[in-house]
Amino acid sequence: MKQPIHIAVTGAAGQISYSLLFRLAAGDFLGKDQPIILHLLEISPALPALQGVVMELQDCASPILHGVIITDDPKIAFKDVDYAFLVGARPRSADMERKDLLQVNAAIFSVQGKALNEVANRTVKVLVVGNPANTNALIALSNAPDLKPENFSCMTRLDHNRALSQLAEKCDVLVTEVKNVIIWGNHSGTQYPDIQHAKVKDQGALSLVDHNWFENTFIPTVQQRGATVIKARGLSSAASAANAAVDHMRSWVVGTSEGEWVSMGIYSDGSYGIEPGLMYSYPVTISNGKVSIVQGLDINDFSRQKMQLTETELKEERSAIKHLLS
Ligand code: NAX
Repeated sequence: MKQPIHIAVTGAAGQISYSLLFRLAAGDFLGKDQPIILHLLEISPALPALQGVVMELQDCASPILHGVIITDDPKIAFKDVDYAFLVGARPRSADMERKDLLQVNAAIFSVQGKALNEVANRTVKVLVVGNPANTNALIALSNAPDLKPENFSCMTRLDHNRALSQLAEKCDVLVTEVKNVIIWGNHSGTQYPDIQHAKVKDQGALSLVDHNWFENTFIPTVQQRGATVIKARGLSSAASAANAAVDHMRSWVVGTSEGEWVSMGIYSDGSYGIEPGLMYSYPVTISNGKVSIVQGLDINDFSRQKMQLTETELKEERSAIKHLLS
């Protein structure tokens, strides 16, 4: 019998977790023969609701779920964890400006970064989902000096999956026949969903769709997809976000296939002229848990301008919370 692996999930009583936890307990992340112990973090007022979610987890009688810890203390939640899904965040209320949202979440992620630094396994893989995801991840890693920036990532995989699916639909092919779309930059409306290097059945995507569709339909559809889902459902994306979180972490663990890449928000090393030290989404390949930015892609003026626009937003977010970066 394999030893159980410890996985932390924050915001565990929220709607993304209501899908994510059951996917983890079903073995969709680490496999159906890998026991897991879930460490669930919530704010104190949400602990009663979390008890209800835990009852439902128990009622699944999952053979791989060997334990559940619930707590409102990050140091208990992150103790010896191998993986951390940081989903919990404060949503924006009606009276809140974007900069207030940045501040309240920055405070949450600095506390969580410090706790990870103190008690998590040194090889912990951290995925930040809670928004503003890129900047929250930057705050968490800045508050975890004993961990490496490579321990941290943020999620643009939902945007990546949305891009794959939109392009597949347009070309009337299966989603498995589309590869190498890219999400550059921030998980926000300024992100740049790029198909200039994408392949559809091994043909260049831009030889199959016209530039006008790419620029005026595809890009805004992917950028605005979250808002469109909220409009239709009355709630933000949850099951698809949980699915993307599983995809992201699974790629990190099992790696990417030969000739294929995925999008991941990671600590910029300056590749493609992006300022080092921002959490920026890049195309990456992964092997043995090591994430490498895909190098050498030709970037034309159209792309360059869009990559810089989203970089500028990330710089602005960073300067709004710079007092919390150590
Ligand atoms: P919910 O509001 O349903 O759940 C969030 C949960 O986090 C709540 O139960 C809340 O009590 C908890 N929480 C708040 N502060 C906490 C803290 N300090 N420690 C632990 N838990 C805390 O939101 P949900 O729909 O689950 O979305 C969660 C986050 O994901 C939001 O920030 C959302 O904007 C973000 N998203 C990010 C996406 C991405 O692609 N990166 C896509 C989906 C989603 O919009």
